[in-house]
Amino acid sequence: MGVVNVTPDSFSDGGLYLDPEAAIVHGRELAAAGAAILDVGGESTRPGAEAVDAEEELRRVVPVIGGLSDIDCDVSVDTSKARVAEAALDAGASIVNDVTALRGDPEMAAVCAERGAAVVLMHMLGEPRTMQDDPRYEDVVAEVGAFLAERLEAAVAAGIGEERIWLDPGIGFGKTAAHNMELLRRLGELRKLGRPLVIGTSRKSFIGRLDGSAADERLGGTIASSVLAAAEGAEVLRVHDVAEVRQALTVATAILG
Ligand code: HH2
Repeated sequence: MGVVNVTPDSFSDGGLYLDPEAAIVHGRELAAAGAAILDVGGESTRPGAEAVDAEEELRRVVPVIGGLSDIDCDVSVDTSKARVAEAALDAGASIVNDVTALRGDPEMAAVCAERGAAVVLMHMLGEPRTMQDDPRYEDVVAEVGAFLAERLEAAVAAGIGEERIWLDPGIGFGKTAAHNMELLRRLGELRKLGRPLVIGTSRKSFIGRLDGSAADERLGGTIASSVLAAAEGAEVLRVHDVAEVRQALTVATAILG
């Protein structure tokens, strides 16, 4: 899953693709590099980010999704607003990637159910503005797993077909570096939830915590964590650097079979 951030303030590529034409060109490059899904987002969820209103988010993502509708790639919309999801599905998206796991907007579950969209349900402790203020868990893997099981059940109860639901432990969303690494190390335990796992480690700050690297210097850490996540059973890797991660996966798969 290649990331297309149509935002001025995303933590690693904010402002690069705010212009719709630049975002469309970037999306096409990621598709050519081997992305199976393009994840188009108009609101940064980085720690401390301010919320964006629906009008502005629509203005950012709808033209980009429309401009990518002819390519041979599924398109997901990274949003927690039902209005944005609905317009994105109209414009050609088929997946809703909701970092609030359908808790952010009371209409979201119904929109996804009625439209037959696939849905990514992600774990987040708290909300982006405050989520990194001293997050605590007794057992991070057990608590994230219980949350995802509960959200999966709620989504199915709302009419979303279980076969269309993917689950994501939300690396970096209300977690310390130690929590993130424990989740990645024990990712296999979340496979018992029975749904495909999505993992987003790309350029995230836990990599920088280990070696002091800035967001644009974290490709090696992104590749290491993505390949290990795939080996633990992650089926979707949400990354900015599609060509490099794709190559790493090709080699890892060739070695391991
Ligand atoms: N991470 C980010 C955004 N959306 N969605 C899922 N399902 N999983 C993730 O790990 C995830 C996500 C944060 O990364 P990015 O989009 O690059 O940054 P920003 O939120 O600052 O735009």
